[in-house]
Amino acid sequence: MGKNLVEKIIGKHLLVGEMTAGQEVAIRIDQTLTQDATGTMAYLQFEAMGLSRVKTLSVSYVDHNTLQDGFENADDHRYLQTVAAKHGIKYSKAGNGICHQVHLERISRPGATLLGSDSHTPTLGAVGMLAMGVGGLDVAVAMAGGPFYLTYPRVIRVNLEGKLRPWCSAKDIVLEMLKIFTTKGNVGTLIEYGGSGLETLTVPERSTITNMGAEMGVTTSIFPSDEMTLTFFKAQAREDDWHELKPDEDARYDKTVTIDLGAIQPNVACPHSPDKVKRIREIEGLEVNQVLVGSCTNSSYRDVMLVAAMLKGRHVHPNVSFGVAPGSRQVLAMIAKNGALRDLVAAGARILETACGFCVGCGQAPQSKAVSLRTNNRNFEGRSGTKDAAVYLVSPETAVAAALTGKVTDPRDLGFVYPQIVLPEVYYIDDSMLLEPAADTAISVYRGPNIGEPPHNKAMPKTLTAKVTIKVGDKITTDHIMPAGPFLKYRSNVPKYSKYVFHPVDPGFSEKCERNKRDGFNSVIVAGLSYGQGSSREHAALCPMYLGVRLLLAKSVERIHAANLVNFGILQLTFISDADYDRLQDGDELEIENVYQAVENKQVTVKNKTQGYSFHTQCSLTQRQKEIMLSGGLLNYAANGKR
Ligand code: MIC
Ligand code: SF4
Repeated sequence: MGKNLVEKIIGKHLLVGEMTAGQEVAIRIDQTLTQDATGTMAYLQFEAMGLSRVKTLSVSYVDHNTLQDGFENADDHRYLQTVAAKHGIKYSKAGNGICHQVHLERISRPGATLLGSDSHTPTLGAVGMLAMGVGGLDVAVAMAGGPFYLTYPRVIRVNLEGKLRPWCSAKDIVLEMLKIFTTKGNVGTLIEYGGSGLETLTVPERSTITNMGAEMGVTTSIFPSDEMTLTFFKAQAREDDWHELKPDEDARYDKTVTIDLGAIQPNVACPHSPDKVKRIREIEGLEVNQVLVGSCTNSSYRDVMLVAAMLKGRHVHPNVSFGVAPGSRQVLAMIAKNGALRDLVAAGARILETACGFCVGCGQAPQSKAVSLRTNNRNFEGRSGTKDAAVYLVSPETAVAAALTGKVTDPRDLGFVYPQIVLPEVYYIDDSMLLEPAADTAISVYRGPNIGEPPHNKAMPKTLTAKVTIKVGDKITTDHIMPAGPFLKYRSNVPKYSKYVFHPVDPGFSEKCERNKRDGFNSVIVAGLSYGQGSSREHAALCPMYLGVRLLLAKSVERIHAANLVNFGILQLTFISDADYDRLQDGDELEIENVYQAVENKQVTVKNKTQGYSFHTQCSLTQRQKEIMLSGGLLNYAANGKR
């Protein structure tokens, strides 16, 4: 029996376990990436492990907190630069671009494993890497040479057949995928792309598709490394980093789905979820206040050139605020040289920094009740910085159509010829903002007043008594739990950041937890389906832990967040019956007797002391995860000499 791509890559990196869907395996990690918002904690944790140099090819990017409204961000950047230099890590300075875009351009390697402390790390699957998003602590362990544990996934083959029609692009494909797969229920699956349509899809287009696999909640997405990939590596002057990697003809998949590219139409994800996908035609005519192009989904040279070509000789509608953030310094330098930047400026575009920026709510908050069309990947309520704004996710083509007309417009109705973007034979290459680490380790690491020690948890008590402190519904994202935007600058200051846990849902949450602590109780979070979707930010587990949360009761938990909860010693149990979720109330006092023994079983009994009844829940953790969680998290577990 032939092998699929996943079997080929995991097979070469396997350390422990059997390659059977649902089984836990441990693999060797070749590369890591961090970004500044998750990176400070990851490096503090790495430092706590006491190693002098990393064992992986590692890059520390600064792309999230680049607004620098106050000293905190700049302090963090300096810490990141010095800690990288000391420990053998490359450092990509602010201004060099968004981590996934730069990694694709300059560092990627087909067939390699990559762990990144950012949920969109799977973007790198565009060139045949096995790239996964995880919490910072998992990256720290990988940098120290430790194995990465994952559940061996079910592999779904998605055949892309045929060819896209004019005005339809990669974003429309991945929005179609989101329509089919939605944002829920895909934990433990991986998508492998194939089919005749790959011949026409360039690496930047493939990266738009792998990028938004994160929104489906899959472990990762991957394309083969083929002639198209070689063309990209040649143009990046990195031909030697390329090799061919294809699945065998008779490879086996758990399921196969076929998508006819010729039938794809311009799509849009409506507020407030990336899977609320409609045809653009269904909402056309809606007045638009803001249009933004950028983010790690749609900021490549191809995308920005397309936008410039559509705008050349035309002007943005007077009622629209239109911004463009090129994904990397490479893209910016090239459009500056070839005149496209001039076309954008002439058309009335606001040129934004080559960073995450608006995508993570750092700037460009739209007006009240705005309709904002954006090319990024997430439109969770409030993420834009304006709670009542309606954010729609679209392709660059559809974004520009709205920027020109002032209303939602199918780009096929613009009445001009679809611009053909020819990718360069050689990209502009200048790695001077991608700093090499220092040769020696005698560098002193800078620590500003914003940088604190990573907090440790205590081992799980024998009997857990805790109060329900919040009850939330389905699809609670990490942006609900630990908001970014203006609070991002406190990522290195856990006591401060913790004050904002659940801020968008219940601003009084942290005070309630403090009160519970004073009264001798831990706190419990009760949630519905797909709890913790979105970001890899481990702060969504770390800060609740700091506040004394020891238990999550949910209908289901998303993959990265589930791992982060284990890493920080929070027990997660899932409801067996929805009626038990319905019955729980805010303030209920719960008890689990002899937790250590209780979690040995798959079923754990929880006593509701306030209402006087007991109910059964499920514990789906592996033996190793149980030990980590019970010891109070991965740092304690590792301190006991375990991995
Ligand atoms: C995001 O897109 O939500 C972020 C901000 O990039 C996060 C990382 C973070 O919270 O720092 C992610 O996707 O993991
Ligand atoms: Fe940055 Fe947005 Fe991409 Fe997250 S999704 S890495 S915030 S550009």
